[in-house]
Amino acid sequence: MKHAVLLMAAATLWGGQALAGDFTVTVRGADGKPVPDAVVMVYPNGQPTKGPIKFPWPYRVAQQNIQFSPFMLVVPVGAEVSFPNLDKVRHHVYSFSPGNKFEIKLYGHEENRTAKMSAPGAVAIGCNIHDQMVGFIRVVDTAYAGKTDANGVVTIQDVPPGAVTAKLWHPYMRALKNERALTTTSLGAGPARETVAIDLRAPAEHH
Ligand SMILES: [Cu+2]
Repeated sequence: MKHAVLLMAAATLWGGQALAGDFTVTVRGADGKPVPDAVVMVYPNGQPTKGPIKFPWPYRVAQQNIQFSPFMLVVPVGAEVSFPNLDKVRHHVYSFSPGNKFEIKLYGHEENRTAKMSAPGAVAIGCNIHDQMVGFIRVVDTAYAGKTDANGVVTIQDVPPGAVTAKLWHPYMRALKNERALTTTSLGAGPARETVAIDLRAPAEHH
């Protein structure tokens, strides 16, 4: 055990390269620029995860500066997402997305509400008071999921070796259901990488 920890420490020291089972996806737009907030979902043997899924980040979308923060949140199916209002103004947060409809009526500064995400899929969230507020939650049924950072990069860690199906979703991707399959179909002895170029449309006009 101690040995494994030392090896991991050494790997981190010497270049920080990814370990076996780590799958790193880099997403760029047609213009070559990094695309943040793209969600990668990996399914070992093509199967959803059985049993509870737990991610290390908070299941939380704050309202701050009349915006949703973060813009994109990945949660497991069944998650209770909290929506704390950190603004001085009131918000009225809702989604009409099938399977995950909810409405949190006007609530004020320092108040918190939660909504349960019951179905895998994309959840567009808005505010009845502030049309410019737009955010997304991706509800997933795999433990192997994450979103790209500001550099357009996400590493899905410790994927079991073997066959996988992997897909990429971004709310503004020009594709059926705004998603596409990745070309990686198996993960083996070493870390795996894939770079994808996607075509994004401009965000939807808000009324
Ligand atoms: Cu609002």
